Amino acid sequence: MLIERYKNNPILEKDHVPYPVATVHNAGVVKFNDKYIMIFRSHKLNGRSILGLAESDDGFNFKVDKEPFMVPASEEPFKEYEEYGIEDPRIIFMEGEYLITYSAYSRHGVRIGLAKTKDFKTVQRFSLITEADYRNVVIFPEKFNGLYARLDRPHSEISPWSVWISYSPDLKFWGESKLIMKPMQYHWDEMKIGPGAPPIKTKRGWLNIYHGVFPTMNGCVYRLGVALHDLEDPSKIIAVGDEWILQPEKEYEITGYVHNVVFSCGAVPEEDGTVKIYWGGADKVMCVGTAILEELVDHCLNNPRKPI
Ligand code: M1P
Repeated sequence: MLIERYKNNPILEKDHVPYPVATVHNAGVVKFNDKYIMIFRSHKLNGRSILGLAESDDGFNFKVDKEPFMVPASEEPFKEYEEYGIEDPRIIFMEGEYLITYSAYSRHGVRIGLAKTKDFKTVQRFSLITEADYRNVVIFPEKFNGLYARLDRPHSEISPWSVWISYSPDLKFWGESKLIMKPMQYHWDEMKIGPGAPPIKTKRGWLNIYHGVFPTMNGCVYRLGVALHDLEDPSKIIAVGDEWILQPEKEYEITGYVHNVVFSCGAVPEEDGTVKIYWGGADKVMCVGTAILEELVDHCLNNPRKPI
């Protein structure tokens, strides 16, 4: 087993939140000073989402702030595009600040917002960095040839939803987009895929923990897999692990707001070579598990499938 589930999963649920919410899931997590900071998504009781913040000393036991961390914007230009809610935050640390990408929902579709914070007390929206329809944008925590790079997942009516890469000189204007990884037919990720946690640097490449979806007669199943990207050129995928690394197996992953979902927006590499992987269970609760980073890299390299 590549990921060992924490024995006290789920680690965060709606009853731990001191304001009314229906769910706690799909959280970005980073280390900040000596703490773990989790920014999680919650459905409010009207079905629209906001982002809350929780803090932990050990990465397992989290305490939620009294107030939400981010709610839909009240100022333009963000207000118009966040009317239906904000979802699925991913966090990276880069150049002295934390960058948070999130899905912004409105009558115009779903696009991606980028916000910045230095202290997790105040947060400034920076820009809406995609048009509609995009979800699942993760920024690499390093530049490549002077450019920021991100993995993104545009929607398409023609092609199964796939992972692309885009570059930017300033985090605002993005381009040089290229398709780099597609779902594989009659495979666990055949319906659509999307970047999950922000990429993690290892000696052998950038580890990308992604989600893949398989449609069944009983609805979709969301699982997690891993891909390895070249250290110098992240548009080159060295290998994609053929088999999933995590699937819904526990009751809290099988039954919830959306059944049969494990969905990751964050993972924290530790100094001892392990990585804490965080995932939403059935779009309702937050879970964590531990893996050995090099074993995830081996998983990509030992039994790979083609990225496209
Ligand atoms: O309900 C499962 C997931 O569905 C969407 O994921 P994707 O972008 O892959 O389609 C998102 O709404 C995600 O939040 C949710 O967990």
